[in-house]
Amino acid sequence: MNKPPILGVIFDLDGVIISTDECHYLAWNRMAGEEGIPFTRADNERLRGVSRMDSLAIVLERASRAYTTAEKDAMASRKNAYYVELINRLTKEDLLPGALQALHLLKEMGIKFAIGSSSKNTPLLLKRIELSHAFDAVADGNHITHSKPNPEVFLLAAKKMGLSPENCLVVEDADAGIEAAAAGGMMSMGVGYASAHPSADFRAKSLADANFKAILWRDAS
Ligand code: B16
Ligand code: MG
Repeated sequence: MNKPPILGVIFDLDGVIISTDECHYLAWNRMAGEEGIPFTRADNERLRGVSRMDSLAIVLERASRAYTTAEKDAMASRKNAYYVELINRLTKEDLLPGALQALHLLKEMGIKFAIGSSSKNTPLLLKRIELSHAFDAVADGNHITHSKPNPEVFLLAAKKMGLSPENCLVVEDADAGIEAAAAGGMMSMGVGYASAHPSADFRAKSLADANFKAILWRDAS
């Protein structure tokens, strides 16, 4: 049976196009430290692809007391202020290897491409790396109610590109993102951390290793 053709690629942003892991880690670590909550790089690994408030819930698993909703909102805002301070220093030099080349190749091949990110800071990040107008569509944490592993952000990105989910390939570095792609009826490529996810249809160490031509032409050969 023929597989549906891939007509659009939806890129996760953090960890696929740009590496913000360290900025998230430093910001959560600063906020948690001020509250006397232990927070390590291993804890940070669990926050990949997870929304800000869901990330805070994970950070608070190690807290010694319960926090009110108002306190939680204030902590999330404080962490975000620290994070914004750090990402404001990023430039297009911080693009991950192969990212720009992948976008150029897809453009050349006439394949649409979009961003599907949980981050509410997507507009600022795209501005920092000078890619605000590069994508056919952007769906991010500001436009959705349910974050990954819910497929909402990817379904919105597909809709904005005018494509059916089955014609889209999601590129993700988070387990939650690979699961979201599968839940939305899309194919997925796991990069970096998510390249080990059993549900990923394709795998690559980074975008520099991703063979888009082979994937997109898989039915033509
Ligand atoms: P913000 P992605 C995700 O972005 C990050 O991986 C995750 O660590 C972060 O908590 C989430 O965005 C929300 O980010 O606080 O900026 O709204 O990987 O989906 O592009
Ligand atoms: Mg990510």
